[in-house]
Amino acid sequence: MTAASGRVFIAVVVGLFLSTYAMVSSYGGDQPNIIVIMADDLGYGDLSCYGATTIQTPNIDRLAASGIRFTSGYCSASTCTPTRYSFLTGKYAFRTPGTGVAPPNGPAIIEPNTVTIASLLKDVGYQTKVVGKWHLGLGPRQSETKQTAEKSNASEGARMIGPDWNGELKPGPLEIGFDSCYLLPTTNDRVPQVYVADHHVENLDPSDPLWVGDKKPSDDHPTGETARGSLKMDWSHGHNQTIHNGISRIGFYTGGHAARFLDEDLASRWVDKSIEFIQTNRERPFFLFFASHDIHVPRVTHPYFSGLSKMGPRGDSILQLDWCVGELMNMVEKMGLTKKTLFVFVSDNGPVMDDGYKDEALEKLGEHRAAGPLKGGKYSVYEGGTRTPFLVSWPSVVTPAVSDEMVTTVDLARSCARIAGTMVPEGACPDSLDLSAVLLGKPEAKGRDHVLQQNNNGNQFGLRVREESGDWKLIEAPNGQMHNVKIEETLRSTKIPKQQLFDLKADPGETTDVAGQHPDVMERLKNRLAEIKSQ
Ligand code: NG6
Ligand code: CA
Repeated sequence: MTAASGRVFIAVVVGLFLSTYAMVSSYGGDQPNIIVIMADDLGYGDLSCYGATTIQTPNIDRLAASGIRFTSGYCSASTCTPTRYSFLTGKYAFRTPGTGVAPPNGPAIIEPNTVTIASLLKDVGYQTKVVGKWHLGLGPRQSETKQTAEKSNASEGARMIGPDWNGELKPGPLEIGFDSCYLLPTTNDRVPQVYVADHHVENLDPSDPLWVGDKKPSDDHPTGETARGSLKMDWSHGHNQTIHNGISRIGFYTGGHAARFLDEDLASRWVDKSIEFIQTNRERPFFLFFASHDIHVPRVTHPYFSGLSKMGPRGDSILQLDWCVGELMNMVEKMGLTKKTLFVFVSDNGPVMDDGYKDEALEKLGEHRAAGPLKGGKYSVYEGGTRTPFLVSWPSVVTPAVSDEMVTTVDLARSCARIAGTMVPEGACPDSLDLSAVLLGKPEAKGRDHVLQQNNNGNQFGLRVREESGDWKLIEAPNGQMHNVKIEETLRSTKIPKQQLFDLKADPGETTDVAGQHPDVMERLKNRLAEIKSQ
């Protein structure tokens, strides 16, 4: 037998085995179903289980009460794309250039066949699906198309880059371990507003092709600038290009009218698709990545929620998100799967008030503090940018508790693999730690001793280190500027020192730079950061 045929033989045998026998979790019993719910732009202080009083999130609180509520749980970046990249791949996004916020026509950022949390679980018998916001690009990259085009002698014009909206949308999630997907391709504020089901735009009428671009397609194409009076939600910065559903967006598009969604329907669509998936796979382990678009701008909820929070659309979106979580939990319960299902709830970055639309997020904030006691929010590497709600529940295994151990979304790949009874291949998921024991609240289990935080493009870093001498936080911002430092003010950049050190134990709100008093700690953390970056 050659090496290649040997591999095929082993794969077939393993495949047969998996299709006949349920595998066992490393924590005893059957492999649990795994549902990761990732909220969008939800802050550390936005839920009542994390101290919010002006807003009540009973469903998420119920999830929290059934498992571990982490008070030092982090996503890896202060924007969406890099956090999602590192969650799926177990690799810090800054290690791969081009992982900042993806544009409407961006190609797939994660290379086909990369080992991901989804592929690891799929390989041990899970049915895998992602529902909701993708924002990791779709379609081939220039380098890939170039090779294909050269091979097929295609003309320059046929060398497509990024999504082929009217054709096959690949590569995408299905090429990195998901069996199926149902997506909002980028963000709700970026064009186009269509659903992607597996490899195609759903309900696309070929006689009305979808065109997406970054230039105005014609002089008379209405935009948020030229037809501002017609908008149902006005923009405040950016977001003044093609209009759909009375809201102007980032980017331009035409056509695809039958395929377009209404923002009001997104949440219930994600829930419907997820429920269908849970029902279909009730007899086998499944992995669902529920990537909510809430509470990202434009915050336009189903009419049921509008006005309900008395805090404007931002608060209403939190209530809608809470409803989604409740619906998923209820369906799991109805299917008799509660004891067999591991839920993880996180956010992709910290909070922001006005992120480009005049939706009264600031005006109606009242006493609410979206980042709780933390400083900064989305875009920043102060704690509020990446420390977010972080919940883990698995009722048959996890004893309810509150934990201050440090855990991050990057660790979910290796930890979930372990929970599902498998191992990560050599070289894959390099930054992901197996924190399964901590996530499941095992006594004596220790979390990370350090957490690395990055901004969108990975040119600003935060490093929190817990050591004998203290709980320290280094901030490196070589350009001396940081975005969204004061989240209760108009969104802007603030001048800050290029390097700062905070003592998080004494000063969790990062108010006083103690670099001068602790030059040795500063030096140690700087070296540690440099070392992690160069690994
Ligand atoms: C910014 C957008 C912001 C949001 C963000 C990505 C402007 C002025 N701002 O560029 O509205 O879309 O990108 O957010 O266009 S994220 O949560 O998906 O990372
Ligand atoms: Ca986000």
